[in-house]
Amino acid sequence: LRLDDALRSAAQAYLKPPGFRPFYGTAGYRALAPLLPSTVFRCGVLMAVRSLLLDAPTGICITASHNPAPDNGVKLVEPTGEMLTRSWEAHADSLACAESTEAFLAAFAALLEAEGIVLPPSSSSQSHAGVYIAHDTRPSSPGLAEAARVGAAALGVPTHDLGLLTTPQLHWAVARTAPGEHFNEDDYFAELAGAYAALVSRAATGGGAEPADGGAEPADVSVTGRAPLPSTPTVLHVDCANGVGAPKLLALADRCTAAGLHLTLHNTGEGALNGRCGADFVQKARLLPDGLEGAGPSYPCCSLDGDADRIVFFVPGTGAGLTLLDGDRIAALAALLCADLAAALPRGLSPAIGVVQTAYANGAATRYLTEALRLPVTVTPTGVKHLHAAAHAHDVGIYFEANGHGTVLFAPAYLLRLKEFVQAGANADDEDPTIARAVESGRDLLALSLLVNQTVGDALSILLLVVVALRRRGWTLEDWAGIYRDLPSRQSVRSVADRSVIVTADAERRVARPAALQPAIDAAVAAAPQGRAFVRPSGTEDVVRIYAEAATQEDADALAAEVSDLVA
Ligand code: 16G
Ligand code: ZN
Repeated sequence: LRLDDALRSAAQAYLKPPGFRPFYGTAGYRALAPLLPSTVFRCGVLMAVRSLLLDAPTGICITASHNPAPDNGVKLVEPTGEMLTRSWEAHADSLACAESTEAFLAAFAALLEAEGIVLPPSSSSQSHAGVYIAHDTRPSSPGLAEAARVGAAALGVPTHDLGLLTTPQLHWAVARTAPGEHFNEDDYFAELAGAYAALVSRAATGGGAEPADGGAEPADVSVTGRAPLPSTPTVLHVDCANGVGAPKLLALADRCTAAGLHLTLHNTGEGALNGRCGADFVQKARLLPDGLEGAGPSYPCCSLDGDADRIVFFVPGTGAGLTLLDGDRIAALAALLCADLAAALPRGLSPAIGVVQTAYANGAATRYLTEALRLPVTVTPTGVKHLHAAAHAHDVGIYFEANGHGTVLFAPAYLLRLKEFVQAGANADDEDPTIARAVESGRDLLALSLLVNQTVGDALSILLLVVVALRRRGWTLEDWAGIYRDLPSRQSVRSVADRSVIVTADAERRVARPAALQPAIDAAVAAAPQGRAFVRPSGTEDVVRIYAEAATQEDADALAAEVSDLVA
């Protein structure tokens, strides 16, 4: 077979380091970069097969996100732009872990057999198969992108090298590039910037509405929706983690200056990638990132991670401390914005809004969503793929992990109904101010669905979403921080001989095994005022993670320590 020969000789150039056993983790593969060429080559083969099977382009992004610069990794993308379907993760592992070239070819044959695929496909001249490949700024990334290309090419599937992109840009490119067309990065920037301009320009003429009676809003803030745009433009300091977000955000910001957005970018590539900076550092260490020491108290700031799929906001305090506005708070703000817009729509068109969180969401955030905003909240295990899938259950599904990864999904069927309504309203040329406002809110929701990347969390989208939401309410970051007060919490890790002995249930909120552990945790929690705690084996590191929250920091610390001792 000619195909087998081509694949064999290509594979010979990408031998797996002996004993290296890569596993598909929470979001693909990650390891020290020199270990990865064989893994990435085989991912190229896998995504070419997936593309042939579905007759649509797939994607591969070379990145290790917020990890240190010497690491690298690979994220795999479905034709929908979403992450690789979970049922194929085992196929990925069987290719990636094959010890020899012959074992790899056998695993490849088993994959074709299991999925009922016959190669080469009969109608190859009409084929829409293809693999889009992009990478982050790591020095090892272009070489790994080449390994992916060789893997896909070995099956004769065309590859499209998109070069340097953020992870969410690559997801967007796969979802939005029509067959036979080439991805044009300008389309991405133009869509986000256009939606942003529409949303902030309309803020001046209303469109907001009374939120659910939370009573949690700062008293001095007008919530009538008629608050004019603040006369001063929005100024924001952005820590770009020395990653790919820097050049991309620069290009986007250029297109948003006319709409009153002024970004000052820091950590744009001169220092170490994710080195004492970036969203993960800020969220975990709760310290100002390097390079922003001079920002000064009360300056509005945010941090992206190394591949720009996460963002957290913060306000520097005095010294190195800061007020953190994490993913929980972004979810609350996004929910508030959607609820404001929905409130002006006719009842039959009001979207079912739902929020998805993980067990890490602060209890105060969950209470704000369920009690003040009266929205349904569901909880899934950690990892974006779980949250993303659950968010699809709603007309407007909002999900964020506390670490700042998340997005707002709009159901296509709901968007269709909204479009019809807006179109009918535009034709009716109605004088009734209630209807005019409803049509405007409909337009705003449609714009929001373009502003916010529908495939995966996108720091660039979410930055603009937060600015829109704050401007429409005339809020500062401090006003936003005031909508609820976080319960004190503590996270820690514990090394154990074998973390897989801990098996969780109920979206990681309870331990199923070992059987004695959960009752012991329950007893510790019951003794702490407003206490809550859980343990889970990490999906990315060889540790068990512990989370505790309680009425005071001392109580949360003590609870975390007690639970940690139970794990040991
Ligand atoms: C990955 C996940 C992130 C999750 C983290 C948990 C994606 C894109 N990324 O980085 O969502 O919070 O893993 O790591 O899904 P852990 O299992 O070590 O706690
Ligand atoms: Zn990331």
